[in-house]
Amino acid sequence: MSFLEYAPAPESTALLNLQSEYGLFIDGSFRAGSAPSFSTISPATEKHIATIASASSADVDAAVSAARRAYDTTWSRLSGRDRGKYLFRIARLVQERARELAVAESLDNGKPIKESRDVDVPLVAAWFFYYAGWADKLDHAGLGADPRALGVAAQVIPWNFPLLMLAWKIAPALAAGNTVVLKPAETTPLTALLFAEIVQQAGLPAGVVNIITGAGSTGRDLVNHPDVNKVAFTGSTSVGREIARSLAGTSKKLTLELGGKGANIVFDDAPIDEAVEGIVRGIFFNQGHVCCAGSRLLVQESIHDEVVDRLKERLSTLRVGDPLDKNTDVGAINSAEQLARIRELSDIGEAEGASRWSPACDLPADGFWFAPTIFTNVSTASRIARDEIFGPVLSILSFRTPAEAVAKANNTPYGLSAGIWSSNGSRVLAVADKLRAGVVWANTFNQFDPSSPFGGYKESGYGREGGKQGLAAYLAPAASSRGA
Ligand code: TAP
Repeated sequence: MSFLEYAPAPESTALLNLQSEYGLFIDGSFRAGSAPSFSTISPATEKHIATIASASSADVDAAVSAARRAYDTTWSRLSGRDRGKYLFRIARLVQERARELAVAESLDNGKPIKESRDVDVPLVAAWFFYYAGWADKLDHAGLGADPRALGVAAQVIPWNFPLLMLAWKIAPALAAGNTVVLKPAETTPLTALLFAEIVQQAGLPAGVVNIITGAGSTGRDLVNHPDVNKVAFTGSTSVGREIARSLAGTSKKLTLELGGKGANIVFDDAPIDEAVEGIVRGIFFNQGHVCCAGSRLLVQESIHDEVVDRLKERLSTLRVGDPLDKNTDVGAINSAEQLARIRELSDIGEAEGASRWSPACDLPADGFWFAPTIFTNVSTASRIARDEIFGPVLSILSFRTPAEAVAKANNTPYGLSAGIWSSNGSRVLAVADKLRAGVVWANTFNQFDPSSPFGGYKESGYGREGGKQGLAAYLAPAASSRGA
């Protein structure tokens, strides 16, 4: 049964005009892949959505060659102003097709439509508008006079924010004058392919953007291709490590955005109502499939019980279910594999002695689902306090003093994000200064803006995306340029 036969959801799939099969987008047009194609499914129903082409090594080579040709013959010769015009056009087309993109994203990824509609897709447009504005102002980015593009960028992205991660990668690369070959995750190729249609609609010169689908081996072939100048990867720390090893000794420039185990720290002088909302947003937004999720709650001992009670009350009101229902708060887990990992780590949490709690909720029979879950009595040494679960699971620990909060927050191999809740501004600043995290939110959580650089310390990777710092990853000073 196809998704079209699936009972029409409130946010109607009739908006979508999907093809039954998608090819690889190389050199400005779609073509068949030479490896066996695969099915992309809805994680909420396990039903087939479309058949997706898979790129062999020869297809990867064709995509990189197209990107190289486009770089040499057109894109590197355009003025920044002209590149900017194309980016503005893409941003406007994303806005025009916003509802369709949001439905496709929720269908393929499982995230609630109110998130894809109100967060993901508007941010995608914002990212293209923001970097369109930089294209003719690169001399003012603080990267030296007349900085030059690197050449061909290979970009590999994960499944948690498929279209937004694409925008984070493609917008700065094109603004800086590079051409790209991007590989979306195997479980969420759909919106990247709709984006390829937008690239065609925008009239981008052939080969400037290439989208190739496939599994991890396609990503491996792409990042190891000898004619690639720049690799940008977002995904797990283990794959990031493998890529860093394989690129060692080459001249390729590399940025890595990897995992996280963010601490959300609540002091006893925090505005409690806002803090409870921020904790929920920190870990249950996008089912917790968020690299910068506030997956560890550190709460001051004197208000621990009150915060846990308030949190349980609030979780009991969350609606878990159909991602295409605009009243849904928590959608489906992206894949059977990810669900198995969340289950396994949660079972380990219980076995290690933490207390597990979930609100009563009826989960759909088909698809991949996991109820919002909190753990109390979590020890700092336990797996659920250390490992990235990447699901709707919150580990709650307590602390007595600000120094203890900082020590616990920093007690992780990761260093991507943190949150601080307090009505005392100088405490917020003093604590923020001591946290080893690339992003620190104060009295809010999971807020994103294209002008803010985003990235991690330690095993969360290196390099920044967003802001003018995000351009640096795609530029070299004039003297050392090796683009052509
Ligand atoms: P990964 O398994 O690492 O996959 C990420 C991407 O890399 C996918 O497109 C994947 O293809 C591809 N890939 C797999 N093996 C590869 C290889 N050997 N060489 C090149 N590419 C390869 O991660 P995931 O499970 O999709 O995503 C979850 C992880 O991403 C979490 O750890 C999360 O924290 C992290 N993440 C970080 C950030 C930032 S900004 N720091 C943002 C989002 C997510 P397949 O899909 O075919 O496996």
